[in-house]
Amino acid sequence: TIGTPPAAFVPDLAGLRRNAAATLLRNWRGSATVPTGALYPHQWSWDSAFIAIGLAHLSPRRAFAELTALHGAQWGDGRVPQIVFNPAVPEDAYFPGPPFWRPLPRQGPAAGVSTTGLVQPPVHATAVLAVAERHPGDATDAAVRQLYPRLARFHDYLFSRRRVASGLVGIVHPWESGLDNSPFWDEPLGAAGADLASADLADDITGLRRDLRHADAGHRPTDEDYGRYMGIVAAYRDRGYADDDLLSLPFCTVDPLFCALLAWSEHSLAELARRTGADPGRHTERAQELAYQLHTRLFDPALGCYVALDARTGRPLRKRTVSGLVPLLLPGLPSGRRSALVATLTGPAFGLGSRDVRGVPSYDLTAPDADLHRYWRGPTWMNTNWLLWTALRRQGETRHAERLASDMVRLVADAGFREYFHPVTGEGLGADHFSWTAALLLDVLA
Ligand code: 9YW
Repeated sequence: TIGTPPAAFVPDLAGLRRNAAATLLRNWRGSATVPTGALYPHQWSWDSAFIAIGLAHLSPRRAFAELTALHGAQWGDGRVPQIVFNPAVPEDAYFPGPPFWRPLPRQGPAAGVSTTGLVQPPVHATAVLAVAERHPGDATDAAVRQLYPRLARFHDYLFSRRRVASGLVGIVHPWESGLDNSPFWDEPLGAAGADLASADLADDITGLRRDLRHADAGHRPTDEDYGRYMGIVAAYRDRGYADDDLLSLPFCTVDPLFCALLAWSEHSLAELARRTGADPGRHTERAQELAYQLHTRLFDPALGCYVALDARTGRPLRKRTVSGLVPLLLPGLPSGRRSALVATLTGPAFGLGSRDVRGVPSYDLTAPDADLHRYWRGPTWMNTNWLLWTALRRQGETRHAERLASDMVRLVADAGFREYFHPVTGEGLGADHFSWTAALLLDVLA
């Protein structure tokens, strides 16, 4: 028999936009947006930046409110915390909740504000600039004047307190990378295991974990991962979240996505400085200096992407993860770098443009330890896809950018506003009604 050709895919764009807006409205809690209702009932740092990029298409006022609320929890030392806990939510609704992070130190948030002691990738200055560029006017100028000094203090903290490995900026926990169980961290976490043997770890991690009540255990980090996550936090907490002698912590690495987003956002900060009459020069210099270190020390020509570094041992962590493609965002790439990254992106590891792959997976599909259902070890996520879509457009790779945008739209049209997606079947995974999926889709559709 003659097969019927597959029906052409015609997404209902107006319906998608409407549902994206409804998702963001549903997750708004009065001053900020939760990533998704039951699983993550507080405010997360880099989620809020992505959410603001989407809110820019609905209400610039709300976009600025989102980031103003986040910066209201900024620590005395400048760090912008990974999670701002909502005091109206029961302390055991999320694990590890506020009690685990206490005591917060003197250089912590204002009295009465409850947060974690970690940070997340700094994409906030870029988000503020994106909202500002879309909505010129007095209200925007006022919001930028208010936010610029806070953004600059966060970056000052990172550049001054988190410098490791001569000039690169480090992270002290897998949660700080935003890609918690990325294969990058297997080796340093394995090594940390020994250091953590004496840490006061909960013996019933499964019982404590709230995520397992809302998502399939096979799609989440393992209990062993969680045990180590808790141990690493405990070591940092017990020294008052002090950043002296970072290499003596059980985990200290350099992540290409974190450094690339910091360099990119530092360029955005230069533009925000210009708008407020402050000196853009120091931001541009810092951005260029960090990018130089990233390009010369973290690119792995044999893998065709950037890799992470274990700052404690100096060893490169040689895996192909989506984080190692994100430096494609940066202006002024060394010669040949753009084509090398695009070749990796469109080759068998990530499969952009191939018939069998949906969006850009979080990890090398050809790696023996890829797990296409498990969180950051294979599935396709909208935030990293949005970063690469933006990168491809900035580098003039229009055809690849268009293909990626259509994959993103199709994934959501087929499976909904899910937290992540199976990179081959497109099956929706993790939570539903996920804020950054909705927000970034709005931006792609704009
Ligand atoms: C956690 C909220 C966060 C994201 C992270 C993602 C996950 C687990 O969810 O973290 O419990 O914090 O890995 O990038 O910000 O969406």
